[in-house]
Amino acid sequence: MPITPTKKIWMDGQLVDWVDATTHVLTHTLHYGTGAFEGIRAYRTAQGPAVFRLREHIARLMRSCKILMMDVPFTLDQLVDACVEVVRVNDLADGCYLRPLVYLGYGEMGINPLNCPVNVAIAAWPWGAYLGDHGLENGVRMKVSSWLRHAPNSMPTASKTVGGYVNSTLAKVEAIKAGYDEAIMLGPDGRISECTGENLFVVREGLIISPPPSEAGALAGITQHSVVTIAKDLGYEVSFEALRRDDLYIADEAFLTGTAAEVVPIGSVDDRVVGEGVPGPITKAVQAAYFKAVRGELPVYESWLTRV
Ligand code: PPE
Repeated sequence: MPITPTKKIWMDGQLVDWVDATTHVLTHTLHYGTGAFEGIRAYRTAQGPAVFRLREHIARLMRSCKILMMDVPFTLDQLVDACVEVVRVNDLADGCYLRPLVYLGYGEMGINPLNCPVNVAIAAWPWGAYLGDHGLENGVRMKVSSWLRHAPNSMPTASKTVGGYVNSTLAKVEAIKAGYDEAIMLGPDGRISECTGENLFVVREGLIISPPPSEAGALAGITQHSVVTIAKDLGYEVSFEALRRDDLYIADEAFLTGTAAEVVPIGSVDDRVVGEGVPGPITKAVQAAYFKAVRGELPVYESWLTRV
């Protein structure tokens, strides 16, 4: 997905011109992958732009860093304010994607990260439909990856760790080269974990099911949480249960959720058409309510919005 440059990037408390937001090639994270990031979206609302579930994202960033033993030199409130400032100074009233990154900077080489400075950057730019407008409307083609998600004692999956995404890019490239839109990843136990950058749901006989994130070695998605809340409020029954790949093949409906991807119907898995091959009624209802919630059209979810 191409990036549209904006004006300023927040780096360690300063607003820096987009083109000057660079770092030394010997920055530790570039070599060893110890770093953590977030993906956050802001949307246009009738009362101006609003960031969706900002505090929850920054809180997760802090937890990711805690797991990696990186001491973030800013408080949660400071980073929340910085995100709002980045949306404001870049005039992103139509909405944007925000990318906070905590990384180990220039200091020492070698595996030991403890003596490197902990740096923080926050960029924002307009970003369209992550899996394409066609996929958002009609459903995406998924492939179960030959790459397994991390085992819990190999990589902490509750942390959005920079280096952990090598696993995702391997699966993504495999899926794209094979002609699919996105990959579904199994955990080391063979159960469904998540997608390369999204959580996954199936619908069976009216029941909405998603793998329990911690057990499945998946990131506990904030969109997943929002969708569970919305689906329950719409009167649907939701449960967290372990799923296997054949559960996907026989699902009535399936969809994936993520900040970048939003709520996307799954059209097929390993060339087996899901349901009728078009987005099902529950997927469409949840997707429609999600887009209303992020745009401030459902007052009941107002507390999820941080006004810019
Ligand atoms: N699992 C993974 C592995 C993941 O990366 C994401 C977000 C999710 C689940 C969904 O989490 P949430 O955004 O809180 O609902 N992936 C981010 C990065 C995507 C990228 O290409 O970079 C995102 O959606 O921002």
